[in-house]
Amino acid sequence: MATNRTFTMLKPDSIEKGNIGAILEKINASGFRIVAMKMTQMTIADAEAFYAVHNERPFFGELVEYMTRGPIVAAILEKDNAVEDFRALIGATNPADAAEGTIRKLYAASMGENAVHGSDSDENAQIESNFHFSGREQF
Ligand code: FUP
Repeated sequence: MATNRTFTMLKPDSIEKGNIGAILEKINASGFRIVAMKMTQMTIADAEAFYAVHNERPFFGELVEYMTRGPIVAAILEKDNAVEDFRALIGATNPADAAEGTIRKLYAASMGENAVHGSDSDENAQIESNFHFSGREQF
């Protein structure tokens, strides 16, 4: 059964370009409630662990470098059908393939620097939320 939460990161390019406000506005306007949020910077070990599923892929090194080069904004979002609806809101991994009006179409430069993350399953939403919000911050 689908849960009502997903996890997102506004990636370093979004922060560098001053797009935090615009992206959060779009997230709120699309009916998501922000349950938890923080600005933080991932270490290399953090990014390697978060993206461990991709560690054999040719782009892994660049992905880790990109995700650690500056701060991110991590957030837990709530809405009915959150995972699927948020994936629709952000658009395809490659912004060139993303639908008009999606966050990646509007704000992402390339497949490698694609502005935002959105969990791809309820299970990963929980794992990724716990990765960034743990202990006293548990939500
Ligand atoms: P997504 O679920 O849309 O965030 O995409 P993936 O989990 O498949 O990929 C995670 C990140 O790896 C992407 F956001 C960007 C990067 N990536 C590449 O740079 N090249 C690829 O071919 C696939 C992914």
